[in-house]
Amino acid sequence: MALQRLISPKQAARAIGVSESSLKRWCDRGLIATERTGGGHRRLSIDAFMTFVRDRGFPLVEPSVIGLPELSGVKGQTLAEARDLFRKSLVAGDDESCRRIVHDLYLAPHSLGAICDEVIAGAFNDIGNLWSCGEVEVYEERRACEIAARVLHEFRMLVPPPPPAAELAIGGSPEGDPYSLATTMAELVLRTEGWRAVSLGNMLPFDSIVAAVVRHEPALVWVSVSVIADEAEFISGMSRIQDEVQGIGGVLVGGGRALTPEIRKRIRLSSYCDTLQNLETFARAIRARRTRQPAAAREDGQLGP
Ligand code: B12
Repeated sequence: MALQRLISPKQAARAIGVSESSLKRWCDRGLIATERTGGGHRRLSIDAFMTFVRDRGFPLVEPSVIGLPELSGVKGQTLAEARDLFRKSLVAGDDESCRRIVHDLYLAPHSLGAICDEVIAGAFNDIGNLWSCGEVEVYEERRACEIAARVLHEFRMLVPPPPPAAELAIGGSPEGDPYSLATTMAELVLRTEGWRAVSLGNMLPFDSIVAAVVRHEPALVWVSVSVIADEAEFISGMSRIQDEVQGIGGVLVGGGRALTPEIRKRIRLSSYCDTLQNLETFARAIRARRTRQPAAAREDGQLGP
């Protein structure tokens, strides 16, 4: 059964093993955001329900009722153990097991940044090592990327949508860089931190990133850099992006294995984050600072980004 966007109180109640009347009472007390159908029936959005379940620590006793995978059993495990299981499931091409592991860890609750860094990226690091010693086939690695992308895209539905006044964040991987998982993760992590984050994908020409900054005036721009195809082009492209971002009072965050200390000395970033957990912390701090600072003061250049 596919994940459902809207669920009934009956389905929600069954999923966590409580009575329908208790569930409806929580809806009516505003503990779970609820919509009404034309006929007056209550409907819960899946992200609001999952936020409630996660915050209150309810166990999911029958997740399949709302289209979620059965539990994986990793909930009581360490992230290192989960990484191992995730890697095995990825290499085996087991979509369902990968979905389960990520859902369970999120409900545990671990931050999405920790799940991405420690479990997903960790498992890919291990897959890379296995591939380089001939223990994993190229097709197994590519299939693993497809699975991870599907799990992350499905996850977007479970994360609460950004609040209406949320600030915009955009980002991606620059030209010559085919790596796509890290930018998808950055988008998700920023969304969990209350940003209206939109990943523009991989292989983005520098001038196109600049065009997006000019057109949409994001408060935060991220670049994920795993490969630098042409160093001189890269330095000059990053400089054009930074000029534009600075001009609109935004911040430019960089991450990725190709941003070595030597390269970082030659580019200007508001911040370099080596992990998505650091991005979580940075994004939270920037959001708090921008909420305190009136936009006019930022535009006047009275205060730094
Ligand atoms: C999947 C993969 C690919 C896929 C990617 C597909 C896709 N759709 O993304 C493809 C097929 C493109 C690929 C190609 C190649 N690959 Co490759 N690849 C990998 C692998 C297994 C996983 C990379 C990945 O996506 N990881 C998941 C992400 C989320 O994790 P991450 O990159 O580590 O990022 C973390 C941090 O850096 C940080 N971060 C990253 N970006 C950002 C951005 C921000 C804003 C922030 C805050 C943080 C942040 O947070 C992330 C999570 O912790 C790695 C192994 C490894 N060690 O990572 C090899 C690896 C990188 N590849 C390698 C190689 C050799 C190649 C090829 C040369 C193979 C070949 N002969 O063709 C080509 C080169 C392609 C090119 N043009 O350069 C080597 C590189 C060795 C080296 N020293 O340079 C590795 C290390 C494998 C290995 N152990 O040998 N690869």
